[in-house]
Amino acid sequence: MKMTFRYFGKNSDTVTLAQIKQIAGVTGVMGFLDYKAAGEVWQKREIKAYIDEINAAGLECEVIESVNIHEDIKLGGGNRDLYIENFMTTVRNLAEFGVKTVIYNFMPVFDWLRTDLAAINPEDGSNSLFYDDAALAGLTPVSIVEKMKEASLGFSLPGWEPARLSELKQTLLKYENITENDLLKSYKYFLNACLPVCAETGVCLAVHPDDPPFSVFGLPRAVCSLAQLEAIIALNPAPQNQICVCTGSLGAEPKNDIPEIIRRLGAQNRVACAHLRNIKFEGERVFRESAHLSQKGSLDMYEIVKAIYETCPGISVRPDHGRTIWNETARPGYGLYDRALGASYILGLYEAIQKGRKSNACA
Ligand SMILES: [Mn+2]
Repeated sequence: MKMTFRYFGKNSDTVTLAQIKQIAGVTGVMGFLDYKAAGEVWQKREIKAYIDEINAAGLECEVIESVNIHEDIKLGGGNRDLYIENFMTTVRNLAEFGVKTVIYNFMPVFDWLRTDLAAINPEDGSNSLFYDDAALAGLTPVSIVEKMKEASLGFSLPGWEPARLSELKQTLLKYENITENDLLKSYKYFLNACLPVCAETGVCLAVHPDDPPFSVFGLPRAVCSLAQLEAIIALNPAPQNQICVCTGSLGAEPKNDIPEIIRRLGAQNRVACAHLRNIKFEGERVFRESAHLSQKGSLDMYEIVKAIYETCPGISVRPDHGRTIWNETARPGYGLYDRALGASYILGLYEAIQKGRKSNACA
């Protein structure tokens, strides 16, 4: 298992590569050009500059996240062929610089949603992202965007690019009659176009689950459960059609058994990478992003790491959103301190599982 850390680039991240390098056990970053709009080509010189800097810090960049899919691709119309072409050019460009996995998502309109980006945890005074379905019911898509923007402390939020959101109203209208089945048809068209390029370049496409994994504002959802993940693999069984298991995203639906999802997909060689974080349910469709420890949240992180060890031990993982602690000023969810604690905790679980197995084997 390779431990990595999300990195937004030197102009956008409060965390430096030197700091990431000092987190014991972290060997790479999951990279991201946060200024690129959905559908735009990631140019070679931009990728080179970004990855050279990472390599110069003694870190790897084999996984790139959030190469965002233009809405026309998801809607199955407009300029989708152009945007698919751009996506494939980006994949080819990334492959040239050693990237092995590209994470994307297929969520209509909103990449992810929370109703509070800095909810105070009364237990210890830390704050973290929070979701309450009842609070969302009182908001419109436009008002949630305004609320998120206000709460972002001036940082860009992944998947919330201003260019995309300025067209929010028109985009929502286009989705009015789009069903889950329509979404899957567009998805198949996208995979059929892109996976041959992935086979040729050796790059895996890893879909990130929908967050939250249920419909918001009546929008269709295609990536919320094991059954849906397996349906996506069935759309095109090329080995490069892979999954990024995000435990906190899938875990926001209590019916999702995360260790089981990892085992099932891991056994089929479909897990390319994982985002590891915990959440704590505080009601039905109400959850707080908690510290990574099993005892602080609703997910059993030991069972999750064990499932990785047993079925897909070679994957890249990273701690996902952390809480904001120790008065850090950082992008919501992406401070240094709590994510570094999360990385250490996950590596500790892994070592214990690995050594436990070895000593059992000798006994
Ligand atoms: Mn994630």
